[in-house]
Amino acid sequence: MKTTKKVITLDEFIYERERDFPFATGELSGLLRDIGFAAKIVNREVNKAGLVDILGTTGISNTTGDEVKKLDLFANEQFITSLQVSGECCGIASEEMETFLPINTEDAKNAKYVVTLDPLDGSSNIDVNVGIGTIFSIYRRQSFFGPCTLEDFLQKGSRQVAAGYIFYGSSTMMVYTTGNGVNGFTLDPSIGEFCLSHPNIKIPETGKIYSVNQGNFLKFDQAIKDYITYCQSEDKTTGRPYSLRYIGSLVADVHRSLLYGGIFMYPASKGAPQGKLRLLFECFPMSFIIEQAGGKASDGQRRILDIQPTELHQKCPVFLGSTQMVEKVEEFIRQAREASAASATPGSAVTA
Ligand code: P6P
Repeated sequence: MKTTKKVITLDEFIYERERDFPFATGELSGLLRDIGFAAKIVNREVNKAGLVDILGTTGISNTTGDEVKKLDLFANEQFITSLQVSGECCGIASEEMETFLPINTEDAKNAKYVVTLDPLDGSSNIDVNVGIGTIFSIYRRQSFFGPCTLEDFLQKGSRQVAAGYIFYGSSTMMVYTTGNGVNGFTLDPSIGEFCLSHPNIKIPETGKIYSVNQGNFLKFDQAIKDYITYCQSEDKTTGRPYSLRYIGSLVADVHRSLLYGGIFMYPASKGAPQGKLRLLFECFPMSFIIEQAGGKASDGQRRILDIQPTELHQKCPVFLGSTQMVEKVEEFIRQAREASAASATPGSAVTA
């Protein structure tokens, strides 16, 4: 008789993994479940987006009479509501909000976790049916009790307790880590559950794909231009030229890099000295996931998770993906810096 494989839902997986932590008290599990729940609601709206004008307000009132809002604002509100009622989170910082939001309800104001959120990254892509995503991080609060503080959010990325993304693509997936590897769950709409589909994801040591907005090439530092030219050059031993794949939706580009291997880059450029991506809301969570899957995440010189943030919305150049590929671009950057330092050293002029 054909044995059917047991389907493990996200809730079952979270519960089973909680038993791995003898002192776990269930709050983190509750938070992850609440995020999964909000993701299902957002997914339903994202799937309808093609049928509803998502630019600005639609002028359509929903059943409760509220005006239907832009999808990313809807997503922001949905995740905030889900986290507020969970009682396990004392504050939220979101890419959609200038400052953080303390949750001061009786049972939440002393909760031990804070959450950072990019509620719908890449939302402009939805008009052309390109995959978009939600990105989140969970930290233990640093303040002891009462309303959360800015310092609760300005923690190094290495202090994340959990991080993940929901990818609203051809199927909807939730991929997350709590520091013990990375697991992927695919939403089965027929039962309304995220089911374990990609257990213990490991990123290949190297890859054949580089991902960068080639349109910015002329604005990059010379070292980055040289690395991109390296990727494009013929070399059979390293399988070059690599393929260029750039979707322009962070969750999609990272998800592909995670499963296939490769490198995703959003470097600094003329006019954007820190790149474009947000350190707290995009770089930290994606770096945690990539490292937990065996890859590497750098700002070109430093491990991204070691960076101490000073502002909620600060940006950071990012190079993440297969370890060997990130180390190669770091080598290009290091050699360029050493050459520049040498040429700046007095009396260092090279004689003919
Ligand atoms: P560019 C989407 O707007 C986003 O924030 C990320 O999802 C994506 O990686 C990046 O910007 C794309 O930026 O400048 O290449 O269009």
